[in-house]
Amino acid sequence: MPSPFDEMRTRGSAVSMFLASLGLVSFAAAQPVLPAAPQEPPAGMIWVPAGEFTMGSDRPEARPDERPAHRVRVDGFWIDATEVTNKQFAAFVEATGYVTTAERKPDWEELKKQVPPGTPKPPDEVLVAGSLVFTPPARAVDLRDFSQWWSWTPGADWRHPQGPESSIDDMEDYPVVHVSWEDANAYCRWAGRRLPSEAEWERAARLGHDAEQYAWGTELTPGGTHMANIWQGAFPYRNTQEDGYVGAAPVGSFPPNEIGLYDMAGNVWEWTSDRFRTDTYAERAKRIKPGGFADNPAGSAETADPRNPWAGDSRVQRGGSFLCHASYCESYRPSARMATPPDTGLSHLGFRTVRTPEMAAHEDAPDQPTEQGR
Ligand SMILES: [Ca+2]
Ligand SMILES: [Ca+2]
Repeated sequence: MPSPFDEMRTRGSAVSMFLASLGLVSFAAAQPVLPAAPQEPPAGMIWVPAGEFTMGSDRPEARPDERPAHRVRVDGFWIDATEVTNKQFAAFVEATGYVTTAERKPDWEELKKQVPPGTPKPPDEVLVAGSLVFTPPARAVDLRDFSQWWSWTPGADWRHPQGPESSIDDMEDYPVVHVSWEDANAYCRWAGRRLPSEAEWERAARLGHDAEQYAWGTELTPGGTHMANIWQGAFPYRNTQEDGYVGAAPVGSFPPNEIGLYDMAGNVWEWTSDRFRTDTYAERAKRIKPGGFADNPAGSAETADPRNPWAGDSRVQRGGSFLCHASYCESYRPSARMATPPDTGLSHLGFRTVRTPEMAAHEDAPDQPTEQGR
């Protein structure tokens, strides 16, 4: 089985052999070591070394937007070991008084730009603060019609994930949900972080298992171990919860990946910074020279999202969620992509953050203007 260190072993072999010939190192004693992070890691974050990997997939189960597989290189960065939790998001709201998108009354002037021209304005009692909540139907339904299991729920927001009667009491360590892309970015600005690009996210998820089907290898449940909080049974009406959870789980409830990141498959979807287009990879691959790679790709300049054809913007999520099942999307695969307009929250959608040495250096420099000072 390949490991995250294979790349380093290969690259380091010539130097190692030279040093061994001088008696300075012993192969028997040598331990594979990832390149060191440039500074002490920020609390709760893991260093992802710069490097190349295979992004996307040409495997049979890959959907058109995951194709073709292509080589990508990203710079090093730190990434949260877990999804951002309710406790962490509460600290941000406490400090800033921030009000999330789901807690604000929708603006029809904005909404109507995202629906077919001529769509009548909904009645005022419908145009209230709320969010989309997964509501399982009683029986099998047409899997092409996601309105069968998503309900616009007035009063649903990050503090009330199932609607106004629900709460997050005793859920401090659960991933925050019902956060829009705009909310996630507001949190990042406050925390001195940013969202990962799609490429950064996939590099972090796959490290050590390049081009394999799952972030941990080739079997969904190796040795019978559930590696991710996903859906067992029949989607979307019967969840046998063999992995122990019908909905979200506290972060870190399942085994980490090779570099110590939790829930990079399943639990809740995670926002990235990239705009979505179905043909992002097809267009990118055309520009990669033979033997070359795309360097720190940042997504498409414009959105083209067939799931939300009227939306002027749509941002990528990664990793799948507790709703993912092989019969529907298998989106717990590290190459799987989903997209949602940036003003939308969902009960299975959260995020994690990244930080780079450049961001840290900028903050540490005493003579740099502050955000407010510019
Ligand atoms: Ca589950
Ligand atoms: Ca996740």
